[in-house]
Amino acid sequence: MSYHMAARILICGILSMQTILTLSQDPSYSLDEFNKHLNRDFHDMDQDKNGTVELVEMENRIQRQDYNKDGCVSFNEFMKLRVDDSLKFVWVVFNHFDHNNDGCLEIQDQIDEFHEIDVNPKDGAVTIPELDAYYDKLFQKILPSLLHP
Ligand SMILES: [Ca+2]
Ligand SMILES: [Ca+2]
Ligand SMILES: [Ca+2]
Repeated sequence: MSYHMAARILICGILSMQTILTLSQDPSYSLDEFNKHLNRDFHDMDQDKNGTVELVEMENRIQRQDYNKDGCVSFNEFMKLRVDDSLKFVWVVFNHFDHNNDGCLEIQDQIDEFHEIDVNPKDGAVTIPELDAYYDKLFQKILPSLLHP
């Protein structure tokens, strides 16, 4: 498996950094496996199972991480689901999602993120190819800050 693909899976939040390192040593890990992970991630978000992810479904996902229900996913809350990842990686991803840089992930950040994913076509619904292209772009964006602090 290429490092590129490994990083994309990591960004998807599906696997831990340790799993990625193990997988990257395993040449039998294929694109099919990656697509399986991508599909699982997508279907997890697509709560009404209509084959696309709508904004409200992405909002629900961020609200599930807001444990004390104060309308803000703090870095501490964000970390809870990613205990196996390196602090640095989680920090870089958190800052990517925090569009207004206030140290909170809120609904508005999720709306901004949704508009970055929903581009082809821009129709208020995210498909698997859109999510795939988005992860690719996200990877290109955050990789430099992971390699060169
Ligand atoms: Ca849906
Ligand atoms: Ca924010
Ligand atoms: Ca779309």
